[in-house]
Amino acid sequence: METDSIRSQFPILGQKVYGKPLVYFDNAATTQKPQSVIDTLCRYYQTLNSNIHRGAHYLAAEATEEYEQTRRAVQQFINARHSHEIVFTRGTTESINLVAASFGQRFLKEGDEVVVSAMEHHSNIVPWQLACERQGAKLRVIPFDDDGVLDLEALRGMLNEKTRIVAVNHVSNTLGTVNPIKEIVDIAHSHGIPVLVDGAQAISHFAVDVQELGCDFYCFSGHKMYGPMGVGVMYGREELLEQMPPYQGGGEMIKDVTFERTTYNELPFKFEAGTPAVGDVLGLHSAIKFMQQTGIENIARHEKELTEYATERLLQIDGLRIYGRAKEKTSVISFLVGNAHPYDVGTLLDKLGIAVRTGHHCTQPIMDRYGIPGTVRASFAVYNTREEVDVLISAIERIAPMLA
Ligand code: 7TS
Repeated sequence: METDSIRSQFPILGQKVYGKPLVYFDNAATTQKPQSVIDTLCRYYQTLNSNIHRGAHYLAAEATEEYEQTRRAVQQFINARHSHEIVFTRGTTESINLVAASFGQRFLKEGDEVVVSAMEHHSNIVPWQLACERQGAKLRVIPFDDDGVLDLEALRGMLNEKTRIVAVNHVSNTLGTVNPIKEIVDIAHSHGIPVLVDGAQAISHFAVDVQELGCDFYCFSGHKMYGPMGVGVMYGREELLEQMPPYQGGGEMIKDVTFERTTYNELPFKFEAGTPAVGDVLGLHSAIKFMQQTGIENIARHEKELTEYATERLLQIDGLRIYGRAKEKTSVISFLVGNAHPYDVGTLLDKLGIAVRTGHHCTQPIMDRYGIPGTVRASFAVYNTREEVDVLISAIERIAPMLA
């Protein structure tokens, strides 16, 4: 895999910031977009724009066809059994809110329990807290160890006849830990409990097969996998989706509306009220093609090499500590340097052209677990290089004494 030929597909990477070449290490927040995705957005608005599923005209039919082609592409990409198990949303956050609200309304009662982990993004905590509050249910939390590895014995111990669902991330956006989803699903399913997986940080890094994982829901965002912002996916198993009530009401999700009684459309349309982000959905299709053409194995291998190299070099820096040392991890490195505040490190790195994220990364419980205010986070994508890692290392070596 030629990194140069990959980088040349991403126009934004050629930029300078503050007169320095941009080193973009904030990929866990959002990845950059290849020209093919940008072209699809332009092509949509230049040649195809129309509302789908409704119009009896050429453009509407073409747009609908491409929108539904994307649904089938997503189905194949994650190996879902049916294309109607793929629901387009605005992103991971909306996907999880949809499940928490709809599954919660159908299946959660007073005294029931919902299990999440202590390493969840706030978007896989708060929707469940809201659902628990509405239904009178209780949230229980799987702890993790110092390395950032979930305690599956604790999970085994907390499942009981009141547990209705287990919701965990596939990969932690702060620690990089790849969680053993198959094992978690096996544990939960042995009690007849469904599992929702937040795949926001997994989907761009390795192949995901929802049937092999055995999970009941899988959620992710287009913008973290080289696609546009404003589109995401909620995969749900047909048997569960059929039993769940609509999340939002409006156009497209109905069969018949009268003031006495409204009936709902079939899957997946029952969960897609209103006009979706059609252009962005088509852009997601281009992002999937980008990943497939690049090769998901190639992406994984490149990121692994880069992460190992960066980890080794970072740990050589005096006083640098990495949070998240699981054996199975993706290209996310959270760290602190001496007693420097992460925000100060991030600000100085920015002035040198290096984009990292600082703070709690929407995972405050992780920060509480370690007793720290936040971390500096560097996260790599397929277009990042060793030379860029070297720039980061030199920069930290340069600024560390200033912040000591
Ligand atoms: N779940 C995980 C594990 C995430 O990392 C994120 C976003 C979300 C859910 C929410 O995704 P959204 O697309 O709906 O916003 N994570 C980050 C991050 O780490 N930095 O900025 C956003």
